[in-house]
Amino acid sequence: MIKAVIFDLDGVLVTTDELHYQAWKQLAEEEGITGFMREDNLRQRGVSRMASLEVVLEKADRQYSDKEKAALAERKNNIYVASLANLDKSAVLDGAFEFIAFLKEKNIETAVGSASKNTPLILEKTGLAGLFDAVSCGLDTQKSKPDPEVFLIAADRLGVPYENCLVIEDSDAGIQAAKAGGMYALAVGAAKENQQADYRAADLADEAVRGIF
Ligand code: B16
Ligand code: MG
Repeated sequence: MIKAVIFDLDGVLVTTDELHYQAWKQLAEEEGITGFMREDNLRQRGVSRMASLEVVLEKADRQYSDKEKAALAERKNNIYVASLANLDKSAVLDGAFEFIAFLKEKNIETAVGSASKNTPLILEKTGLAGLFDAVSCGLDTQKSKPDPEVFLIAADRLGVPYENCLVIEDSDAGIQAAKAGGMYALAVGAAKENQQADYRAADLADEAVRGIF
């Protein structure tokens, strides 16, 4: 029985997944790293900033020191945060506000479980802040998806057993993390074909999502 829903942020609740991609692309271009493509971005979804950087550096023709990597990650984050300047409600994906209200009516607990250290900023700018019973994000974790840590923290904060939680994710790493944590998983967006997930849907506006409850 599902008693709580844990939402991933980028690519599930908001369109910021595209802004992450654009920021990495700009960084790669500035560094003269060619060959970083949109399909590479699929492996950056859901994983930490440093793990995402490694996907870009696979295309580089030299090795980077840890100090250089930290500087590159910071540069990318500055580009990304600058691109959030005009972020507002219109960045919230189809069906999200309505689905959150539907869950409230059904007395199902809600949480955010995101790898992003920018989660508080994004929730604030998009009008999503305050709509959830708990938030767990990259600021709380030691390990990145596919490790389940971020979702386990969210469930613990809600006080709901892991087996009663449904995670909604747009990344293969996130679906793997949900299953590793003993939770149900609904794959949407870029992950909608994921066969490891218990449920699949195009987005939160899809009728199939409400059909789960
Ligand atoms: P930041 P999610 C993830 O968010 C993104 O999908 C991933 O591409 C990004 O690297 C990660 O957040 C870290 O984000 O650099 O803002 O800390 O999908 O887990 O909500
Ligand atoms: Mg995501």
